Amino acid sequence: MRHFTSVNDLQDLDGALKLAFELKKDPYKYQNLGKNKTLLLVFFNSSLRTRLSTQKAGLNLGMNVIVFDINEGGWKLETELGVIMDGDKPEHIREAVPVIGQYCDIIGVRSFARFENKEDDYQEKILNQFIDYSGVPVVSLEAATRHPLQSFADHMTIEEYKTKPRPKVVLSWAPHPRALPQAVPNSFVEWMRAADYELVVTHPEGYELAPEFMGDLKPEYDQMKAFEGADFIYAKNWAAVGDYGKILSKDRSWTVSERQMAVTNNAKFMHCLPVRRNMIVADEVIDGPNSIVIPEAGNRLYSAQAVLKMILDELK
Ligand code: AN0
Ligand code: CP
Repeated sequence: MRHFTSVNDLQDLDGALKLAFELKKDPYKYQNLGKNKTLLLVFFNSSLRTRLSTQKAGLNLGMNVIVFDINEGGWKLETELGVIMDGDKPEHIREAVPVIGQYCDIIGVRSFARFENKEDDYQEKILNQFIDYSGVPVVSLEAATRHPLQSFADHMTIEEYKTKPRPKVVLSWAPHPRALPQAVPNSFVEWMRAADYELVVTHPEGYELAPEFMGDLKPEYDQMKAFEGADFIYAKNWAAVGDYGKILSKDRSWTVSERQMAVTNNAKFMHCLPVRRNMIVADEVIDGPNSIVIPEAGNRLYSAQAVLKMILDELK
């Protein structure tokens, strides 16, 4: 594997999952693999889990790791080609990326959807410039349309907690005060379909995810019906795709509470975090015995380590 931007970059999903569990059992097994190799993590947006788990993943593989919060200390970057740069942005991404690429062996980049222009976001204009111009492998740390390291950790978590071979997994929209990207739900849907679980997606009308992620899967608009018999509830807010980036509902009847959890098959509760309590999920659920959000976040370390290991294997 050269770049990691979606589940489609893995040649062998089961093999990748096995590797992640192998690393969870023995995190220092490949501690010499990354010797004298540098991982440079570029953040255009905030992060707790991705920053720390990916940094630790590199360290566990013996890599040197540099974390660069590009908005704090870097030059403000122009990302459009052909503009006259007479504004507030002193540097162009076209130079910044190949320069960064000379200082490392693998780049990780976090660049959220900007919600300025749907085409720019859905064509992954920023991530693709890193792939095209850096000269080194690129790992998505959440780009405009996907968050694959999160989905990989989610897959690990479901494998660990499932009590039947093909559990029913429900992705539920939940309310949030600000417009959030579709990267987490897109990526989750794409990954769960590849993992071949029984997947149900539920949200209010108007929140339909893009067809390239849903495929022939149809949403269930009745949240209670979606939750019936579920083994896993995965809550997440996202802004509208059609009416791009808009908040169409803040209906707190969609907040995941005991009322909905009661009709599930004693479902586990998942969320990528950070989560707004009593908007996305009621305290009683996230603090309850079926909440697995903390071990889910713990698995971020091993999904990142598995991905870096696979890339390092091909660098040698
Ligand atoms: C981000 C999102 O929804 O994409 C990151 C989640 C991992 N969440 C927030 O901005 C709150
Ligand atoms: N889940 C996740 O990616 O968290 P951070 O935004 O804190 O990295």
